[in-house]
Amino acid sequence: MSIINSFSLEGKVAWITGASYGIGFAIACAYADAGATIVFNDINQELVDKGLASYQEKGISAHGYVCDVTDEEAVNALTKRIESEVGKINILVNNAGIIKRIPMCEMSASQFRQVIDVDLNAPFIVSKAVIPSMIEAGGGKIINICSMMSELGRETVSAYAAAKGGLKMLTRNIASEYGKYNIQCNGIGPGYIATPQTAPLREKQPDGSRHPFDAFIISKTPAERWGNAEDLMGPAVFLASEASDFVNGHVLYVDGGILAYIGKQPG
Ligand code: NAP
Ligand code: GCO
Repeated sequence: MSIINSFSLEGKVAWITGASYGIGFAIACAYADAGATIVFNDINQELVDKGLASYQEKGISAHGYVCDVTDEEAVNALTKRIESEVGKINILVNNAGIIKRIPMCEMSASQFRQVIDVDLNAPFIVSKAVIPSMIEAGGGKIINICSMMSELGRETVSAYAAAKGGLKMLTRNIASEYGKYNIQCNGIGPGYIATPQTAPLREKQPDGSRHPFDAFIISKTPAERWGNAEDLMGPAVFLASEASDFVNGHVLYVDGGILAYIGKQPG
């Protein structure tokens, strides 16, 4: 096989969770371009319809379903439905996520649990649902969307950091436990990406100047810009394709160099 062909996803079925827009949508578009059949879910019908329209606009006939990824019964039922309506799932991307920016001492335990539920428990639930048929099929790819917060902390994101740090370790554990079945489980750690999730951090100030957090991120990023969802396309295709068959338990940070950089020197 030529090296370029080893990146092809022709004939594969890829399920990307929470992929009506944003990072999940961009990854799904890249997978479709590489030849895969796209399945996605989202939390309500309105989002799924919005997603279906966006895929159609790109000429992609995606299969969209309503499913809350924290609901184990619903996830198991959807997995069976996808297998019968579309085919066995070869690639799973655990993308659905939420964030709550609340100082830790002001956060209720139930708010903390909600974030852990979507960002950590759900990838466990969905991975568990697809692994048995991946084993039967002789292999598969699981990609967990981690974060800078899999490595770093900051004010107000205790639950998100705890969940994404946990997701990094779940990634390593799935790789450890199921690598012998030719299942590769890797993470992508996006840097600061311009999506609706981060819009509050980029809002312009009343005087038209940059939000202080926006300026802070630019100064922390050697690339001196926010990432775009499209920046994740190539890395996501690599980790879903045969080109990465001996890469397992790794988190690929796509962060414009943030984690490598001490930050701009003063003056
Ligand atoms: P996002 O707003 O986090 O998009 C995630 C999608 O998941 C939304 O459609 C969301 O629906 C859906 N979702 C939430 N809870 C769900 C549930 N229980 N079941 C099913 N779907 C659910 O936008 P994003 O920025 O594209 O983020 C995608 C992933 O990348 C997330 O895991 C996020 O943590 C991670 N990430 C983002 C950045 C960034 O800078 N943007 C950086 C690193 C990592 P709603 O619209 O209703 O919430
Ligand atoms: C925040 C951000 C982040 C990013 C991302 C970084 O408030 O600090 O929302 O956590 O979204 O996950 O990789």
